[in-house]
Amino acid sequence: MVKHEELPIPIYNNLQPVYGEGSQLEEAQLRYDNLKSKFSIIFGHPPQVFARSPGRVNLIGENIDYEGYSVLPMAIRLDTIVAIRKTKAKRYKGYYDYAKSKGVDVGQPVGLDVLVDGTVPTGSGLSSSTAFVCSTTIAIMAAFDVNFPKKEIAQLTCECERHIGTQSGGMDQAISVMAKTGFAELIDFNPIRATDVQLPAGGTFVIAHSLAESQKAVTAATNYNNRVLECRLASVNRAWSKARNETTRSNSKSETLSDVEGLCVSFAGSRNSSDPVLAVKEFLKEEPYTAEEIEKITEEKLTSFLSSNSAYLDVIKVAKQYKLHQRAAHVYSEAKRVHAFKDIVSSNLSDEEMLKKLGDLMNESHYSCSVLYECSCPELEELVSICRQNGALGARLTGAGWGGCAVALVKESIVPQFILNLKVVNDGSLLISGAFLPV
Ligand code: NG1
Ligand code: MG
Repeated sequence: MVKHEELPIPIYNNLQPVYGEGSQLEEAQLRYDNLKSKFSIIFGHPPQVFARSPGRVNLIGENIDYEGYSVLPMAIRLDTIVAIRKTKAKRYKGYYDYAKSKGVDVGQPVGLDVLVDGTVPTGSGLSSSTAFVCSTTIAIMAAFDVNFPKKEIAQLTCECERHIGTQSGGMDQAISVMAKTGFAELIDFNPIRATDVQLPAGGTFVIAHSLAESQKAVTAATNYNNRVLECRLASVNRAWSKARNETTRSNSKSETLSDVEGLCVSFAGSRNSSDPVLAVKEFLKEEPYTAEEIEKITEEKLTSFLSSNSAYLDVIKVAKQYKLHQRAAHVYSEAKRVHAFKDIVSSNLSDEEMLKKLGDLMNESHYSCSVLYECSCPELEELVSICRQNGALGARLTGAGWGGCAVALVKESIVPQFILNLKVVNDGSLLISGAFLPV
């Protein structure tokens, strides 16, 4: 059987996208019809094709994709749809000139008529940026009648998104491209792979917006990229390689915490444990590291050690200290929670027991994000505790953090009341619910 990720992406080239059920289908159809007629009014001809990419909610596995660890997101109904037609006119020459000036091999300019309609709220941790990048990429591919396997599109769009400066991982693009209706997906990296995860019956994931916008690209140097760099620096810790009696410098190849996990394991292993979380306790001091202390580890000035990555250089201009212990402890423990989550849903437990355990894992994940990774914010803390007070089995921030949405696991039977209660205390907040969302 051909693997799912090897298949090409479906493109709605008959201009009749199949989408949702019942009234959702009508609503969706109306949206496509509107986009099509607006397109015709603006450009004087109908679009050639539509492409669609969904946003996502990450159920567990936060801020670990860029460290090479598996994550467990699910696509949501909110999405971006793109109508496109290739034309002879060179209407978008501006972008062509820009790309050319950046040394991109752009070939001959062609005209593209493009109209975009998106419903994923920006800065919400639901991957509006990815829905936009993936749908436009797929639309352009379709206009040129080319297609690639899903995993290649996921990889390519991930690299595209890094151009805004955030050193992100590949979770969002992978789930947007590889999601399947009715399933969450376990996403593995190197190579990118998606495994369907069927969630237990009787539970619903409710997504609620804290209404604090997470401006990830603007705050990258102090927030997102800062954490990526701290993980990077934790992975070059020489103690990991000393543990294996290595004489070579450990920072030559290890880029991520997953790269060095084997080193921690083999050392901790001699003490009869293979737990990288324990290795963190042993090798990384709890007090934050200063730049000077880190330079002793890298045996090189940070400015030169990081010289190939301008995003990291921006981080060290403003960072005063580096919390290597806490960040690595988060990453290793969160990576374990992802597998625990997957194991629980494939166990023989009753649905009820499963839901309870999944909720516990979500709570632990939030604690780790909040306390060890420090990527929460007061609005998210309040929202997560409101979710729990109103009967959620578990609740956590979702997406990079520092604002955006929380996701709560709620028993199906109390969902309507739960949403009402949240609306009362968190007036105006966006609420989306549904465990099995069509993609
Ligand atoms: P959000 O905040 O939804 O854009 C970001 C990264 C992911 C991942 C999560 C945290 C992008 C495009 N995505 O998601 O790769 O690292 O944060 O788990 O930057
Ligand atoms: Mg994003």
